[in-house]
Amino acid sequence: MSQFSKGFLLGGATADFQYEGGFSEGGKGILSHDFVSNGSVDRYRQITLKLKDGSLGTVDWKSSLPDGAEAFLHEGAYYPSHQATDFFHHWKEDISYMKEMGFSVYRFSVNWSRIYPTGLEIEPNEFGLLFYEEIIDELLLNSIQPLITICHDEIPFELCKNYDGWSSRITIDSYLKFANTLFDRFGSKVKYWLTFNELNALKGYAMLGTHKTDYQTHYQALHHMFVASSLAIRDGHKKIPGSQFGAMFAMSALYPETCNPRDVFASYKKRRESYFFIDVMSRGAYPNYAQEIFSRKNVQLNIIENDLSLIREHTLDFVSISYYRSGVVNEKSDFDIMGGAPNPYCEKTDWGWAIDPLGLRYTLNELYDRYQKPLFVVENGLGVDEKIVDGQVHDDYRIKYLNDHLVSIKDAINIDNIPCIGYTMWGPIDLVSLSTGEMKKRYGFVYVDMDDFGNGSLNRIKKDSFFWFKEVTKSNGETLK
Ligand code: BGP
Repeated sequence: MSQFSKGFLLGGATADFQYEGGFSEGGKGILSHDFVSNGSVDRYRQITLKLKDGSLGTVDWKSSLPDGAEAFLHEGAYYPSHQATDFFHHWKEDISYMKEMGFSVYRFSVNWSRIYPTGLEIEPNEFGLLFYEEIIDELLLNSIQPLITICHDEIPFELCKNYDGWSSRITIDSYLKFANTLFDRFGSKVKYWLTFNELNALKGYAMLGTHKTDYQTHYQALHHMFVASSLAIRDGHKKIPGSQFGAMFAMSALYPETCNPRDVFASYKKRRESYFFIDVMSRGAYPNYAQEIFSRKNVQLNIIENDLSLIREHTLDFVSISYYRSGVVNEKSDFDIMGGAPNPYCEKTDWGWAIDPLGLRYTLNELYDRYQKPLFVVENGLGVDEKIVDGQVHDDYRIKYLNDHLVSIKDAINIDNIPCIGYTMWGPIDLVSLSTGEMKKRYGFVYVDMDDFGNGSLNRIKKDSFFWFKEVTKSNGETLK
């Protein structure tokens, strides 16, 4: 029976607007995500708006906003980020569960508008800094390493409203000020940092702060994020000796549907749509095939002096990924990042995600072959609509899912000789789903009593997987089957 190597980090991961709540507390400003209502597997989440003529409206959350429209909070609408599962008031209790499960790492994101309410202030909001400082201290007291995502798919509303978010270079300055505030305050306590979350899956107003989603706006915004990430890595390395910087990418394994060379090439090209981002940030340059993507999508980037040298000089120390599923590609496939044709060899979750643990080992091998940098799996998990029976949740399906994915990582490390720093399971305490805004898509080791509309006591209940994971951490992976 094998273990993970000594020092392998095992724990969990969350994002502020899905978990934290405390919407109007402690001087927090409004985030792009605070305007996103709930949806479901077949109903897109909506951004609530005030239209040009002053009337109210909504738009699918990944679409362009109508001309002249601006995000606006509607009375009576339900916004999952406002309460989320209330880590804001439960953080001490929740960290005690992490401790009890034997976490050695906890990945969380800092709510940008809690530190800079509009993104434009000169001085940070001290209350916000204190909130995270207490969390970090509590983690360290319990021997849990903090892993901070500086920006998880979000942006302060004022930057969207006044500057069209990441399409403006002003947002680079605002982000850099935010990042440096975190380095100055927490640098002596935090070694691992992620500059951004899932750059290859970001889209539209809620995530990029842009009013339009056309390719030109989209890729220009991403270019600014590449520059911002490089600047943050430059400053972080300077200020924090020994710091390690990554950025996270959404990776699902991708397979051609058949051995028809057309399907194989289509699958390879689809893969490169994700590699594109890692190539820029890890190799430090736009790849040769960027030209083909840009001319097909009619994109002309505005790149100014120093942008490319910054990208070249300040690359990622490690590559981190989320991995939930695999996808199948054929010649006709047309999907963003996740998805694809059905795979007859894999079971699916109730949300249609193919369950494929071996795909994770495949992906880790693929990434290391390409980048030769340490890897870190910072999200993985199973979303299930589950009920409490006699005060308990018997989530043997989650135990199996997590066991099989962890075994795949262990095999990648021990058999394939892939360096992997650690694993943070997604949503250790139940939180709100990003894609649908639902509560019932639960990932946790700990159940939170709350429904899809925010009703419930918010009480926490340990699921069976809680006790299982405790054994996994205690044995450093030896109990995995
Ligand atoms: C990733 C995000 C997370 C998270 C996860 C699960 O894309 O980084 O924020 O939510 O996916 O997805 P979902 O919540 O839609 O089930």
